[in-house]
Amino acid sequence: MSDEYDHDWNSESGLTVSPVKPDLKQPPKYRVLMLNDDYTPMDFVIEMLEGLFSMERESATRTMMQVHTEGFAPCGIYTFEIAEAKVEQANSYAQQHGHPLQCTMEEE
Ligand code: TYC
Repeated sequence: MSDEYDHDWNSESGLTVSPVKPDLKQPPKYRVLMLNDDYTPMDFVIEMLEGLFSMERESATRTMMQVHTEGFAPCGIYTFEIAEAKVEQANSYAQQHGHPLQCTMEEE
C-alpha cells in the first residue's frame, strides 16, 4: 500500500485514522539433514543427536536407524542462522573425533 495510514469516515466522530498493518511474512525455515556413511559408529551418532539436536534416546535411536537404512533423515527445523550453526557444529564435532559423518541443510 502506498499510503502510510488507512483513512475511514466515521459518521459519529468524523475521520478516523489508523496505522496500516505492515506486510509481515514468516522467515523461511531450514531442515537439517544427517547423511549416512559406512564408518561413523552408531553410538556416536545417537549421542550427537541427543547432545546437539536435543533428542531423547528413543527418537535419537530411531533417527540414526532411519539415516542408516534410508541414507539420510531430518534432525531438526530451524531459522537459517541456527541451521547453519548446527550443521557446522555437527560436522566439526564428527571430524574432531575422526568420523566422516556429515550434516547438510535445505529450505523447508
Ligand atoms: N552406517 C553407520 C554404521 O553402520 C551408522 C551411521 C548412522 C553413520 C547414521 C552415519 O549419520 C549416520 N556404523
